[in-house]
Amino acid sequence: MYQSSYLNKLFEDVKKKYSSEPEFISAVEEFFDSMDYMVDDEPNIEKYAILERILIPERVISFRVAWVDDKGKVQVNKGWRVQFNSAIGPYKGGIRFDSSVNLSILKFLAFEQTFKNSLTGLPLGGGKGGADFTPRGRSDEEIMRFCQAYVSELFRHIGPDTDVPAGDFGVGAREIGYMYGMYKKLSNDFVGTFTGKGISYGGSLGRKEATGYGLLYFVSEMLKTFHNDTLKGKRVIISGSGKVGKHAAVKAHALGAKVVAMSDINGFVYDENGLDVPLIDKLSEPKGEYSLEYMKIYPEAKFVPTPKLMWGMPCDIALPCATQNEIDLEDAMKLKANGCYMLVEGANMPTAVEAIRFCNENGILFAPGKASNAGGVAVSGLEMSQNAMHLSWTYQEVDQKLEQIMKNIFRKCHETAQKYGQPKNLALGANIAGFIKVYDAMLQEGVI
Ligand code: 2IT
Repeated sequence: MYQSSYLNKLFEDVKKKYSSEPEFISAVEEFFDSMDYMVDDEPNIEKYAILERILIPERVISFRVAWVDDKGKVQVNKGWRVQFNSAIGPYKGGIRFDSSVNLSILKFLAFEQTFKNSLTGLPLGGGKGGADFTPRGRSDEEIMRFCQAYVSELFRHIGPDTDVPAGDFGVGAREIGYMYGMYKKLSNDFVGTFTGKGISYGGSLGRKEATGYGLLYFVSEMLKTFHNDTLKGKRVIISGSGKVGKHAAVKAHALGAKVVAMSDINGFVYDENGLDVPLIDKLSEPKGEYSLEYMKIYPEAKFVPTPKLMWGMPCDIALPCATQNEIDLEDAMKLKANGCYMLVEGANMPTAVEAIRFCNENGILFAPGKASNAGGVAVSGLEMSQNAMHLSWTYQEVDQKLEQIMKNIFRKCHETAQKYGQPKNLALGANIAGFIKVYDAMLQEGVI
């Protein structure tokens, strides 16, 4: 139950209308927890139906993706692009390829992306796309044919000032390359319509590391502000075997933290003296799996074949970097019982709403992905700027800008949380600060 009767009514409506979209409902519920602190003081929100409008994507494109596999068999997948909100800039957000992808997941991701992109301070609207296709186990040729088939429909809906896709899980440099190649051929334009591109054809230095590094810049700001402390010697645990977790580990290690546990698809490795992060960095190429190989080299480390059990290990800081709903209430309680005092999201919505509430009520400092993992899309924004200017910045220039953007996001979240009398509630700060810019633009742009 919310304090605001307007929100209660809206939320009942959302649950009824979108009963088959549980991830979207969770994202809205988490967002409404924060809106409850402000809606009743801002009558224009209700008067201009801002929330009613913000909850419905401006456009959803749903399409067939037909392609031929290596055996000559015709394969058919479902593809989507959710163009959620363009109040402050062109739609921007990643593309996810995985068998689990459905409209609910893409809607929740695009909804959150809208506020995340707003927080970066860059002119980026919110979008997300994907297909129910898993690249794992497919040949390179099959991946190429799939990407080309996906873009042969998507290309007509995107553009450098319309909608700019990037990667998400299942979509890395290889997939972006194949999609961009086909996009360029069909549109006959060499423009920055995708980000996360290879360096030789318009990509930005520092983009692939950006989400993980940005996450650690954000963690550093949290430690400095709330504990007058640094990462030196902190015990960190990280889930996920993708780009985010790996680069988060590399940066945590570089900043002096002790990465004691990391998980991949097979399980997790634990060493109370700290894992060999440079080795994990090396082993995880190209597939993102490292735990089994790692155990051959360090048999004295502990291996547990169930990734989820990692949340029961002792740590100071937990960084979920895999996917949505990794941490439920029980996991949050285990983290608390084992000494964890910071939970900072590298993935999108890895923490269930009940677990977030538990953190806020039990002294675990929590930061939501829409703030703490915004480094990836921020550098995507910088890639767009470089493409528009037809130049490229050095790695150091990009990294400095990234660090500054992450500090600014933290400051915005913290100041907003303070303004609402909840200085440690960064989810509140992120939701309200992200929302205000979109809200202001929507008011000025009229009822559309
Ligand atoms: O969740 C995310 O922020 C991303 N997958 C990155 C999006 C982007 O446009 O770089």
